[in-house]
Amino acid sequence: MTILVTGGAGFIGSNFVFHMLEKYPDYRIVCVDKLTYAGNLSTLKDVMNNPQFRFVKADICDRQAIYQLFEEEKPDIIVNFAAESHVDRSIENPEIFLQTNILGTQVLMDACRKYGITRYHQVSTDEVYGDLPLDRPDLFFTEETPIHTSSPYSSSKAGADLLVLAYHRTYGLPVTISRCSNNYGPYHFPEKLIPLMIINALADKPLPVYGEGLNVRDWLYVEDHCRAIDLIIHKGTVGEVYNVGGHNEMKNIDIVKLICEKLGKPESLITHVADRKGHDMRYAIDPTKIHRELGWLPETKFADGIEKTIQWYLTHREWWEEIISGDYQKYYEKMYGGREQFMV
Ligand code: NAD
Ligand code: TDX
Repeated sequence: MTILVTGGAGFIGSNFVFHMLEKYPDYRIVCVDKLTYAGNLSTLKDVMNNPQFRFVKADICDRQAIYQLFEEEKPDIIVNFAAESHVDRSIENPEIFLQTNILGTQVLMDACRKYGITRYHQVSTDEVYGDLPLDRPDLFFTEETPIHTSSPYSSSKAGADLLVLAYHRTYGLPVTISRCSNNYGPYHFPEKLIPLMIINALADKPLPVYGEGLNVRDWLYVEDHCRAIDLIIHKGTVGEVYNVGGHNEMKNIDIVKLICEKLGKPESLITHVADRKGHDMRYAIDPTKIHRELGWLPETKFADGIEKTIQWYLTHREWWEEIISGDYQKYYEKMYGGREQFMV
């Protein structure tokens, strides 16, 4: 069995590579990644010498490179994590999101049609459903919730999902889609809420909470997401969408306060800054289908997962210090410099 994992040098993709190599020692795992700002080869250093693993630097939009890889490896299953993944960046520059997230998906699926595969799995997101109001805690996203996106990022992911389902219906491509809630855990890129707050707090820097911080996200430990995808590619029904989430809704402000408490830092570091444009209020997944059909349940409680995650950032300083010493400084200055002045 050969599995082609795209975006495997990023946060969730790398955790999935580790999960698969450990659980299925006889599988061949081929990782293709463009190594954008979000992809780090240092993340994969522990598996680089594993004879069952191969890393290939390539862009999923590069049809020739992808076709050549399919010819060489003849993968059975494709799991597509490769994407531009940060909502704030999509608001600044949508184009690369449309290229990678939609056109890259198309190239991968064309390769699947040309060379033949047993499964194409698209790693999607709960953001394709838009958001839920804060005053309706009884509402959750199910697989039947209409697509209703807010940001260029979520629109690009939704566009890809529709294309994946179209390739199934039109060409009979054996596809599955997972739509997961917010992940957290090791190797989460520092631009995202949880690692950003841990890293800033450790440096006693301001903790930039967008608006009042009342927005709710439904947090899932990354390993639980990887187990869900593992189940879907092995036992999921072709043509189906599976929502993945652990019923762990938290307000942003409460997450940031918890990180302060865990690190022994004062809440006075919290700085309310100008809100994200089009900021989604609440995400909340109903994971009934994946539980009922595939027996999936989350295993890591948030209290344990956040503890493990903070410990990981404390013991892997070299990983994130290298990242934040480079272009990330320019990004941070562009996104957050002067943002407090615009707070309303
Ligand atoms: P990430 O930004 O950490 O990693 C993305 C990876 O894709 C990077 O290694 C990057 O180099 C690679 N990549 C980007 N463009 C590429 C291209 N054109 N060709 C090849 N490789 C390319 O993202 P993540 O948080 O690990 O998310 C992975 C996937 O999961 C994405 O599809 C995202 O939409 C989805 N997702 C993420 C979350 C979350 O909370 N992080 C939740 C639900 C779904
Ligand atoms: O500095 C910050 N301050 C802040 O208040 C950052 C970076 C974020 N936030 C808020 C915005 C969101 O309400 O925290 C929340 C989480 O933000 P992100 O970490 O950027 O995640 P989100 O926008 O929810 O999207 C994530 O989950 C769904 C992933 O980045 C997506 O790839 C995934 O599809």
